[in-house]
Amino acid sequence: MASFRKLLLVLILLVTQAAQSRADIVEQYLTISRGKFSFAGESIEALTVNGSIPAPTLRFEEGDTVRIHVKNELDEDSSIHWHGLLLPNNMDGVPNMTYPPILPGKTFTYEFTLKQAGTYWYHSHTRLQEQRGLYGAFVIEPKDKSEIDLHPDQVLVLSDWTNESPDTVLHTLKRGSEYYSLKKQSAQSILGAASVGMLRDYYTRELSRMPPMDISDVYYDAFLINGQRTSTASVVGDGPVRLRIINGSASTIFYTQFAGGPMEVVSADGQAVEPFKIDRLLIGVAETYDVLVKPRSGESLEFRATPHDNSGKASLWLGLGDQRACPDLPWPNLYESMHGFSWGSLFAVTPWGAMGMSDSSMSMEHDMHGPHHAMMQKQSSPEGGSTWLGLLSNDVSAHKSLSRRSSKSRPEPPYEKLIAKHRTKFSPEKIVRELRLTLDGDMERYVWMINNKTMSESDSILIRKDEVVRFVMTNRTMMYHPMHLHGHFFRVLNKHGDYSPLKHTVVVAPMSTTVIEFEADVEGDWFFHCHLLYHMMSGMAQMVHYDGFTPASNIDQSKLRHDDFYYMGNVSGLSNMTDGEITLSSARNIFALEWELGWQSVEDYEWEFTPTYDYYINRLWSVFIGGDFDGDNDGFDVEHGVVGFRYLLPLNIESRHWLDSELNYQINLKKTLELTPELHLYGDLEYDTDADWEIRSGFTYQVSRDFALKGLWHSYYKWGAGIQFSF
Ligand SMILES: [Cu+2]
Repeated sequence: MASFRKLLLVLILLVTQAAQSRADIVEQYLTISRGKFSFAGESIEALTVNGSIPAPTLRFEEGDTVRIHVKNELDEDSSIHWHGLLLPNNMDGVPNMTYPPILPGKTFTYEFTLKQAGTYWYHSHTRLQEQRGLYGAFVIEPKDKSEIDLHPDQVLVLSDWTNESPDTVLHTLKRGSEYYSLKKQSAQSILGAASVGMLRDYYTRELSRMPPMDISDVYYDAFLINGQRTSTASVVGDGPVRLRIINGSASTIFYTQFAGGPMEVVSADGQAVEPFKIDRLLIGVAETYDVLVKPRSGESLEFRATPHDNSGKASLWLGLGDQRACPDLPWPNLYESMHGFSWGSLFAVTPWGAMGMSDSSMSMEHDMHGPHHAMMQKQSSPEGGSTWLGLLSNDVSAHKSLSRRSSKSRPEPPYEKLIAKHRTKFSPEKIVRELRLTLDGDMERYVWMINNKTMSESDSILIRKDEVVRFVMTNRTMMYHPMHLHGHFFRVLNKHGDYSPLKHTVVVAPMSTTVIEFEADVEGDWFFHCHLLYHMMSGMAQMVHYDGFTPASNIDQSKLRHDDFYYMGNVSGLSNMTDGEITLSSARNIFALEWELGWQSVEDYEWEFTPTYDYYINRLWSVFIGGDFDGDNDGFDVEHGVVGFRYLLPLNIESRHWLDSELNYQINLKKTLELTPELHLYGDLEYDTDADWEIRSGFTYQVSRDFALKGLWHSYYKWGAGIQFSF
């Protein structure tokens, strides 16, 4: 009898325990499929999770074990990545890095335990799918609630929407089209500079061969908060409301503001910080901030998200009653140059030299080339003997030109204000691996790089478990890059030292240095990339690899290194001639065919075509081999092999030099003057020791994304006019 009772007890215990462990697992079912949405007029086939954009908000509690079944009902592969979550590598959701992609019709089941609380999000990590709607909020309630956690909350997923297909957007960027900045009124021009009295800055920049300040790349048809351009939310009670703001956009940095007074920031990237008040908060792509705002009864107060290029807005009205709107964001000054003129920039032979970033600040590059040469050091003196200290003087808050550019109305990200609630400093006993990473890019070719290499070219960043890894990131471009590390929180080193905040994404401002460090505590292959979707897809990405880690055998990581080719070109049909160019281009390899064919003021037809293959070194240099063929309707006059180089001269004059197989030298100089954003004047001068001068000069007037009016004078074919088509 006693033994029976014992058995019963054991049985009861087993059953209740099983029930308990079942209760600890929270299940969710997500289905990725297509659906029609019309956020900006046109009805567009978008990508949805459970039929909605944004994807449904997932809410869990810290400590939960979640089991999320993701079914892919698309006819292409897909994936879901949990942004900012600490989880095992195989649950991170990066296709071909941490798991195989979710194939059409298949389901992948994620299972992991939530070790953290706060505001996070999730999105597809497959190609450009995120732009089409695959993003949503992931909220984790803390186990031990503080006072802040008792306030009612409202999730705000900010996003950007284009009626164009995202592939078309990337292609338009790749071909160097200025159409998007033209549409956003952010294109620079000579008359534009003159109208604000900044002609001198404009020419200083041109002289130094710096690219124009790029505020953002893409033109968007709409900006959304929770899938709405404008919407109203009712308010419960009269206390503060916690807004969980998530920048889930593909490539838009937002200024956010509340019409009812300053917002009180209480956490950044899900991690609690010492509360502080701010009027206007700049939120980088993929960052999250929690803020407290105070609604007022009888009033409807606007929460507004404005893209930092000012090309639109999205609003959520909090409360019912009289509407009170936010003030408009002032326009940025496009022409303010980042640096004064220096003679050195004229003779610099690297793009960063031309940008006035002295080589001395880059001197570590040689020591730091590969992961194997990383600097190892004991963190003996408190951040003392480190090499990044000098570089930090270049940082957002300290940089002279940036602080000039940053103003109260257009503030920089609030990183200097972020103070962690707890000490975040790592044990001084830990080995520190310090890596210098430069963020590089070429806006015209739309190639973005880390340490001057695209994802397809570079080796992984090699680290070891248990060490502290420090990234010293120097942005050598004119754009903001929100850099994101998967699977870890990193400290963003600021003036608060031991209390530097923990984040998963940090915006590195143009021409400045940001230092982050993290503890290597979860083995795996982790993605580290710019969260501007089109930058990531154009090379600004890298894999952080733990020494000794082997990914599962069903993952084909070679697919990550794929170097995509893009075709592009233009063709003109004019009354006196036709000319054009077709290019097939990857990160470094450029195959091009240029031609011209004229019939006016010459006997019959004359033609020339030059096929070339260029190896791209950087924004200033490329070397090429090719051929030069010309003739008339009787046949070939010239058939030459050529070898040469292209070099960008001060004032952004493009020069091309070649030596042909008969040892004739040819030089070609090209210059475009952007008179207005639409109206460009251009000149093209060619001299060959074996031939006459060839000169052409004219104008283009952009009328749409793909078409321009064109008129020119050519030294052989004289005056002509017609249209130019770009593709
Ligand atoms: Cu970027």
